[in-house]
Amino acid sequence: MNDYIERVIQNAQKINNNQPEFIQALKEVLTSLEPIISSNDVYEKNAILERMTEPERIIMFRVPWVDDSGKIRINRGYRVQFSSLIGPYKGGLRFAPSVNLSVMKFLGFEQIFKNALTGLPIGGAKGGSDFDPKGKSDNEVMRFCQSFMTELYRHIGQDVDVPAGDIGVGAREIGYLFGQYKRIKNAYEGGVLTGKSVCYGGSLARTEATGYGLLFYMREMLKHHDITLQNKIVTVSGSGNVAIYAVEKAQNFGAKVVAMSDSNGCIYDENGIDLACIKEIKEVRRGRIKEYLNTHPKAKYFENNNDGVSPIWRIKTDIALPCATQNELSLEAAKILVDNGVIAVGEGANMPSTMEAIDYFHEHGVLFAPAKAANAGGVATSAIEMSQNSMRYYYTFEEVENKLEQIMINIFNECKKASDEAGLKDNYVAGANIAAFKKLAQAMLAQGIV
Ligand code: NDP
Ligand code: 2IT
Repeated sequence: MNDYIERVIQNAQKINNNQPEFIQALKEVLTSLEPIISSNDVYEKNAILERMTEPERIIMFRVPWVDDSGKIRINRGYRVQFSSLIGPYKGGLRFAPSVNLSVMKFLGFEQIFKNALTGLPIGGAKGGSDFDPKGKSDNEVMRFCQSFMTELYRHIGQDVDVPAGDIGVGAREIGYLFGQYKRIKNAYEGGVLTGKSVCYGGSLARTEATGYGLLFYMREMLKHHDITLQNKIVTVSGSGNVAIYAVEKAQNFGAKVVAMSDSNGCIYDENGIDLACIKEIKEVRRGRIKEYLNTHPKAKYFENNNDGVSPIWRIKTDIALPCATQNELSLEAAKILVDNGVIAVGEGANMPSTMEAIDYFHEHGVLFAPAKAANAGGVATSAIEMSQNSMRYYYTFEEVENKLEQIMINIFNECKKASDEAGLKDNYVAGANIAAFKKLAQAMLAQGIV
């Protein structure tokens, strides 16, 4: 490995001990930059990697709230403002019990590169809390969101930092957060949050954007290998925002989606998933995926047994789309997918595949669409929401979707170009990292030592 890269990784490990997800994300990016770092000493001379891997600012705060029984609850809130190089800090908020500083930092770090790939003026950030919205009443979620925003509001703004949704944060939570922000600030700053409902400033097609974007990217990648989605078997992990709209677009493209999952287990329907039923269970009732069997008795359910392989990856498929969470696709799962003849893998979630799994896919000729490129449609459409808020004007669904489609085509082409130029055929992981890094490094050099 290049000396400079090795030194930066070693130092990062030393100063960020007990942050395994952050170190994993950092290693994946830095090791793939070898061709460009080795060919030019300008990056080392200007400490570009050291600067890029240290967040500009981290905010951590107490979030006190009262549950329905009158009990006082305390959670921890985070906002990692990683980089404002090319625009206001931008990235989602995650509410999940597994949230910690390492997870927030890996997500914020990934976001810098993803946002650069969109070609739009947005920096990188992530935030959230270890609060678990599951099983909470609407009023509890509202009180939590209001308390969270009562601290967060002083750190954000439509030209400063623009949060959005992620795991456990959807239109309901964004609405409560926006209401509290507006109340404290006594001003309607529409662009301070994205993923808003359309009735008060949201963008059409933002709900669909990440899942649809993933399928646009997948279509482009397959097209370069003369493959289409028509009649392909697809499995999609998760059944949240990203997964549902990935399934919708895959079905529109003529693929047959046979499996989806949640954190308890996965369903398999050989006739093809009935998406209207999934939407009813997940978007309306906030239920468990197992309930699918109540109306589809011929479908099968496999419970997670925590043996290192999610049951969904044991199902034979042409295309696997991990759309749930980080490290959900292990090396062992990759081996099973390859044995079963998988052609392509597209990451809808952030860092869903371990580094060993990615290497295995590359070694076995599986086309691999990396998260920071393939799931960038969500944040890109957030930026389109911000521009509509600034213009005080709205685009139609079709206009937003067309822009999203073009952005995803551009991102794929950039990944391909950078991977070709580095002499790494069809390595879109390296392609995405190198293409984003070049833009960011140029901006960093231009702005001096700040
Ligand atoms: P949602 O909260 O809407 O859905 C998350 C889904 O993943 C649920 O089905 C959930 O199941 C499942 N899940 C969560 N944690 C685990 C786990 N530990 N093991 C197995 N399944 C799990 O979130 P999103 O769809 O918004 O986000 C999914 C992924 O996509 C995340 O990695 C997120 O960072 C990424 N992403 C999201 C974007 C967006 O615009 N929303 C944009 C780009 C990336 P259960 O209900 O049982 O918890
Ligand atoms: O991971 C992501 O890109 C998101 N959760 C979306 C962020 C955003 O600001 O829309």
